[in-house]
Amino acid sequence: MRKAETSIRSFKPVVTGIFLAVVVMLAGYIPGNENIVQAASLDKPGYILTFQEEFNGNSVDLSKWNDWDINFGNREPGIVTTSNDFAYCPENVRVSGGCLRITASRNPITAAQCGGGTRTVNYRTGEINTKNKFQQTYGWFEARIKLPKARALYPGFWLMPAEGVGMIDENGGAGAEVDIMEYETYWMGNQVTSSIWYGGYGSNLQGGGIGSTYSPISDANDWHVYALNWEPGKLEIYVDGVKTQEHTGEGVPYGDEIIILSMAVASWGKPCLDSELPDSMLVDYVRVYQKAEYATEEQRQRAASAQRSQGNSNLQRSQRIQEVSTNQGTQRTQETSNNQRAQQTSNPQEGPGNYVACNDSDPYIRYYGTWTPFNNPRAYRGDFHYSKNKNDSYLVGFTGTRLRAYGLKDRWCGKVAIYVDNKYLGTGDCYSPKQVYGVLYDTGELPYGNHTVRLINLRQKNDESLGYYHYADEFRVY
Ligand SMILES: [Ca+2]
Ligand SMILES: [Ca+2]
Repeated sequence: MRKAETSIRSFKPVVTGIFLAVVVMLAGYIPGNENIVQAASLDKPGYILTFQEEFNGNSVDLSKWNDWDINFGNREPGIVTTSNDFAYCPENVRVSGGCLRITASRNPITAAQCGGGTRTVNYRTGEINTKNKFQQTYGWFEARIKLPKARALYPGFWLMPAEGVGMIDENGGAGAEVDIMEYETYWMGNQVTSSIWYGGYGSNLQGGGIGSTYSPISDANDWHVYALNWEPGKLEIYVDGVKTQEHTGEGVPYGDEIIILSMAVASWGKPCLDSELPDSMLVDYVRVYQKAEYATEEQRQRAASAQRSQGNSNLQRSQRIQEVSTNQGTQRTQETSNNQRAQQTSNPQEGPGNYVACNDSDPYIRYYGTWTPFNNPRAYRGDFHYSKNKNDSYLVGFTGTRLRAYGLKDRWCGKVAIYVDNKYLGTGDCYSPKQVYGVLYDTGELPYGNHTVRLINLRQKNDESLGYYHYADEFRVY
């Protein structure tokens, strides 16, 4: 949305604004309850609910949202770019009748200009975002939205890199601007658009439409559910539950992103028709889920806690979360290094040679940090664990003369440090331009006996790699 508008620069806030007139004016036109058909169930099989906003209150919940633009540091009205004829004003963001209402109005204001100083603009509008309040890597991001009708408004439901994450191809960042839904009331008719942008907003800006860019909708002015399914290396756009666009490859973020709902005014150089204002973008809800296999321990615990506090209204999902939590707990508390158990996993049919093959979830492997279990038919016994976090580690104990670790290598993988019996063996780079299954590292010949292998994720990568992942899957002990 902001490829032309956003410019995150150091900014000295300037106090401006006389808001009483705005409040009185807004109070005059905000409608009552909208005809909101009860939305679909919260339950999403295989996913954990990680963020939920139904907009049931009478004001913006500031524990979840900021009602000012992400380029600014406080609740004062702000103008993002020097070409904008509008300011983002907290007063133009309201919650009532079960909806968030972002309202554009013709009402000149002198406000802080991003980059410094003040300027007078003709229009006021609003934005909410979760900067420093909610962020997530991967997942399902969904909002139910009713678009405005007045011409030259530009509502959007989008994601931006969280604080400190940065953009891909810009200072080694891991994020991107992901525009899940944008709509230009002047000319788009019954279609919405989805885009991805990275590389920063200067001359290195890269990206474009997700898929064919435009998704048809039955009636632009009716309620629709707009959703993003974000997985490693893949973005999918869904409208009303139907997949309309997909993007794989370059630019797909792999770091935390925040959520933004906003509405620009007089966009794309098109003039507003002031007689059609004020007009509002309505949002019934915002819900974010995490696929169970990507969920962090914290997300599981938070989800389980939320479930408990909601009682048994959704027993099925609660049971699923408990199952996952139990698996994690078992895996993390098992004692390490038990040769007898390792011997029990021996299966001569699993490969040539005199060795025992051990799965990544066997109890003599102990994980430290946030390792996520993942199902993949190519993996040994159909699963592996992954981590992208610096200093996440695991410890394997074995009896024998050698250990070889096998797993997937791909272009999202980074570097790891290997220690054998607490001595540094070397750094492994698991990057591969094509996804292959193979040896991740090898201890080499050791005296027969008890040994330990510790792997530490360095969160370092070569220039070609897109990420910092390491996939732990299979260990062959000789
Ligand atoms: Ca609602
Ligand atoms: Ca495995």
